[in-house]
Amino acid sequence: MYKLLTHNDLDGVGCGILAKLAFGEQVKVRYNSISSLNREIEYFLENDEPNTFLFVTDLTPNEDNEKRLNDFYNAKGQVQLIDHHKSALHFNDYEWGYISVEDHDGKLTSATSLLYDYLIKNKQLEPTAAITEFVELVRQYDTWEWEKNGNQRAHSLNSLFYLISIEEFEEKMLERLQANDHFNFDEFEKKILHMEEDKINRYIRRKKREIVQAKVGEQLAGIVYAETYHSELGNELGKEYPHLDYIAIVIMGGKRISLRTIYDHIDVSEIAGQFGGGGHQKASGCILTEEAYKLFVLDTFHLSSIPEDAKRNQYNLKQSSFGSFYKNRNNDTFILYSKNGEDWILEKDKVAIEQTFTSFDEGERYLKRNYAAALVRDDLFVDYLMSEVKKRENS
Ligand SMILES: [Mn+2]
Repeated sequence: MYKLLTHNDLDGVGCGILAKLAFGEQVKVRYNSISSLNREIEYFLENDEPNTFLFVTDLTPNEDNEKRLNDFYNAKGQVQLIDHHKSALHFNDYEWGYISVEDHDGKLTSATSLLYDYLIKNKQLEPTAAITEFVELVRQYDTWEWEKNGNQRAHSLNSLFYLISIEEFEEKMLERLQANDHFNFDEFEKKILHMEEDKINRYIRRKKREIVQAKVGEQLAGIVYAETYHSELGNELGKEYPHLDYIAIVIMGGKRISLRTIYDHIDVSEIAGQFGGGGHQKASGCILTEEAYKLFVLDTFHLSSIPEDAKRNQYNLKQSSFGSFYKNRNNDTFILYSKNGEDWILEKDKVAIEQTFTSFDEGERYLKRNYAAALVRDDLFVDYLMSEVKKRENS
């Protein structure tokens, strides 16, 4: 017999589907949240029948269970941990641990792609084109490579996963992968997936208007409350507000925080680690501990949301050497302009600040990080110019 304990997201369930393709009735699969994994491991070690081979995929056991699993292995128990999270790399010290963040070609891995390779290598699963295509969609979604590649099908697969129950998804995929030469969505799925994309886009637009910014430790975080669509939100908000180091998505109902960054030089698994969580460099999570609650919720609750840059302007434009006009929620006004085409000057309420900038982007980043200001709409810009002219006429 086999038992698989795996994550309850698309990548984790991808592992469950592969295990069922490989072992059929011989495997029991349990899908877990990060926090329920350790209970399940303890339950297995205390209750499950001997001669059961345990797989753990896409999740990291805690320190106590790391020891327990190693004792179990040394007592001739059979266990294999397969994961792609950087925070689990130390499990490679064990014979039963296989952690790989990148494959030999430098491509990012997912738990599903690692388990697929493992099952093929051990001759437990015969590879087919349909399964290979499915595994690649899961990998591209989980590593966010789909976005770079414009692979909408990978995103759709994840959307479908959240539209139906895990059981239904598992059943549909098992049937599809066994019966077809290639992996495809059916017509009905295509239709609801299209509706779902629209819904996600509307949700993201709303969250763009709700996000606040605050210094947390050394970094500037964007903080937003959201129960769903965390990956999409983290990415879209990160790109909309590139002056933020990372996005913290607070899930009040679940008492958790999801952290995302679009940058290579920020490691959100480290930030999550400060609150007992973990994950990847660009995507991680932690429990909303008392300390995290204070920093991310209590200390920021009074803040106004970040104003959005005007997007349909014809006159007040970015990069204009004549000057771009900004305002924040305190009604402080800012003009960012270039004196000689080289140095960029920032004026706050008509007084130039001491620091100068070598590019528009550098100046705007400073302005947004320190003053949370946004490019104002043309009509407000024109009002401002008119009032300036009047003041001059009157003086
Ligand atoms: Mn994963």
